[in-house]
Amino acid sequence: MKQTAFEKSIDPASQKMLEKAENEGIETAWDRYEKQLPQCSFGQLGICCRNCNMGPCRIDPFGEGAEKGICGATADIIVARNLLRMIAAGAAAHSDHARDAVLTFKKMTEGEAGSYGIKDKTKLFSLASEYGISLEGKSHEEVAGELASALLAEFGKQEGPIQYTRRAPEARLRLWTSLGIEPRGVDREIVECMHRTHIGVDNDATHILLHGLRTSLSDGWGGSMIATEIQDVLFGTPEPKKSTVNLGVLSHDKVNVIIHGHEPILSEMIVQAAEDPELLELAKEKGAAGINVAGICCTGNETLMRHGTPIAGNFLQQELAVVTGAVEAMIVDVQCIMPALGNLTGCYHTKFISTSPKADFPGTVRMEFHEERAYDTAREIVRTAVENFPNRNIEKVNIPEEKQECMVGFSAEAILKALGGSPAPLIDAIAGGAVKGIGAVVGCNNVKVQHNYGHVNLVKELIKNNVLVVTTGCNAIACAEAGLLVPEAAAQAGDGLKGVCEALGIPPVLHMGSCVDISRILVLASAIAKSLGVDISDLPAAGAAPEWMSEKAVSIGAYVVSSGVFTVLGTVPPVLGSQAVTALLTKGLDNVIGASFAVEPDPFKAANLMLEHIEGKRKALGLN
Ligand code: SF4
Ligand code: MSK
Repeated sequence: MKQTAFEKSIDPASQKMLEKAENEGIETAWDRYEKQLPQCSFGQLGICCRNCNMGPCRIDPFGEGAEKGICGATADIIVARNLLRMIAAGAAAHSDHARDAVLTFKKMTEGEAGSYGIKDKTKLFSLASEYGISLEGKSHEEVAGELASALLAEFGKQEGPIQYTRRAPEARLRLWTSLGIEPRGVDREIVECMHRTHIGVDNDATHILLHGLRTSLSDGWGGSMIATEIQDVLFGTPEPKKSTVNLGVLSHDKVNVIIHGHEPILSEMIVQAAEDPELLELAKEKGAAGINVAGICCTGNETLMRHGTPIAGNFLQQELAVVTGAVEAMIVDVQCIMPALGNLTGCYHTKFISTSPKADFPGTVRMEFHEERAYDTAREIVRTAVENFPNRNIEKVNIPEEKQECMVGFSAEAILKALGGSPAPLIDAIAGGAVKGIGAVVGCNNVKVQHNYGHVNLVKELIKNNVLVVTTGCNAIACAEAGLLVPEAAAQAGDGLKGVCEALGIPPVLHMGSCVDISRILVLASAIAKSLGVDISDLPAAGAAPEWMSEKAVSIGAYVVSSGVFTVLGTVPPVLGSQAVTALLTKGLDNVIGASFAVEPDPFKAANLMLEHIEGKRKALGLN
């Protein structure tokens, strides 16, 4: 049976746009999902293989047909290899993003990317010190140049270590070394995934998965962390600020420019170009009251965190933003961008502008973006949007009124600052029981889950039970839309957490940034563990990705668990075709790495699993 708009999303603004789409005969991801049903069960179980051309092969899950692929690969091998390839793709996506950020930084130090500068010199110097770069007698440009070379070297290193893994507690680092999973270099681990999964290479499920953990660590403590840090140097380390979210941030009388994707290298320039007096004048000439930039997904999170640029929505709202009929340009870079936007924007006046040399889509206007002429290109892009304003068809416009205030910008540095400079007050609150623990809730939307239902309910349960929540990515946007990112949301928290939030003037759910900024959560967890003299796995902390869908999320889940944090997944990963792999991920890993996965689609039950885990860790630490 066809789902109603209410069954597809819990968000009223999205429900209205889903109804509008239906009335206008516009297809969305939910319609395409319906046409996919029933989805292939071999795929769902992870037991099909196309790694060589003797295949495709598939294993009969009921034991009545083929038990092995043509080469002899069993379900365990096939599931493990498929999972490793997912981790490789996710780690590659984050790390290639990081590489581009570092290359921009390097060009800037060489005077070839004049639109960019150094915004956070303190961070520049502290990162340089971490790399042992002497600061004496050098200009900050020279220091930056040396730092750029050191960061770039992380990608091609053969023997490691990746410098930021040194930020982990001593015990964790020792564990990675003893297990042989300390990453040696970002690219090396990803390439090795592809090698190992080629026919006839690595054919032991445990052995394959251990390399998956190593690769994921090269993402979390490598690629993602490098991206976060260097973006902070270039664009500033986020600090608390207010903004607004949801489709209602789109304007009736201004030119609406949406930035969607993941890399702030472009979106930072678009935000600047939207304030260009000449373009504002042009907007006026075209009959608009100004230029309104709004984000979708993580490039939106990046500019939200640093400038308070409003967010129009998360992953499943990208099509719904266009359906408002009020978007002059949808500007995209990389990751989480639906190719369906090509057809969809063709139904409205919206220009679909692709900018990355790596990513094109059907139906785009290509406006390739290169650092050398970053601001000029950004101006051309915004000009295209402005010139498109008179083409807006008022009869097709319907912007939902829902928009919600939020407080964002909680980098690890900002959280420590809010705590008075050290994690001690938070540790005291945890030790005293006012705050039971920390919940890290992250990840995407997925049409298999009612949009935002998993995110919002899981987080509400956690704060109700005095768990301070840190969030990134699409979960952060879902929480913002539900009004959980304002200090007043403390009223929905348990008494202990409520008191702490009120004393500090912070929300019970702290927005720490984009997907790569999960590295900020690692840094925070590590700082807390170090001040307690314990490992991350000893902390009363748990993670969750209630609506995850991307391969990046698989890599994230793997590095969060490898870092010692129990993690609950809300959608089922394609591993159930192998009992051995499933058992290893959900139980066995605990004995190996001190944390494991659980799968629980019901957000209330997922919250309970996290709360039980937190309670267990509290007991082990002698807290009650
Ligand atoms: Fe089949 Fe083995 Fe080739 Fe995979 S690698 S397609 S299981 S023969
Ligand atoms: S954007 S990876 S849908 S969180 Fe980072 Fe959202 Fe997931 Fe993309």
